[in-house]
Amino acid sequence: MKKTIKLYLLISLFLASNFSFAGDTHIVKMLNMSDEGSMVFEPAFIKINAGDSITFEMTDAGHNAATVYGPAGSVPFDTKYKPSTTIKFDVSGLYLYKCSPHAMMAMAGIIQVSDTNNKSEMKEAVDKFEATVMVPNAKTRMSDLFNDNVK
Ligand SMILES: [Cu+2]
Repeated sequence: MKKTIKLYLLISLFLASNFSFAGDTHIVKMLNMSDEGSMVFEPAFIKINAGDSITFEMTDAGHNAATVYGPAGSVPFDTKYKPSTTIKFDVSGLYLYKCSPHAMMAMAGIIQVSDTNNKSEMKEAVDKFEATVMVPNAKTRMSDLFNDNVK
């Protein structure tokens, strides 16, 4: 009897730990318009834990989410205009991604996976990206996002 209980505890412990390893899934929408302006990801800044996933939902058609910069060892991604794409983030640090056709309108986003170990490199990537933004009223959207959220 005692052995059965031990085995049961061991199994439930295994299942419980396995559950947390699976990670959470968060949603980022691709929109033509929101309170934040036109051509935006919502939320544009998201903080998740290593092992979590993000589902990029193409709420309005004609958008993608593609890596501009990621921490060393991370794998670049591109949702390629699919209606819904889920990407898992295992490498900690800051990521910058864009919508390819609307990058010049500052359609981009920042993901923080667990920590900010690559903050200075990320700042350089944000500045470099921002130099390519052509729409005046969205010119500082990404650096504002960075300064407001990345601590
Ligand atoms: Cu877009």
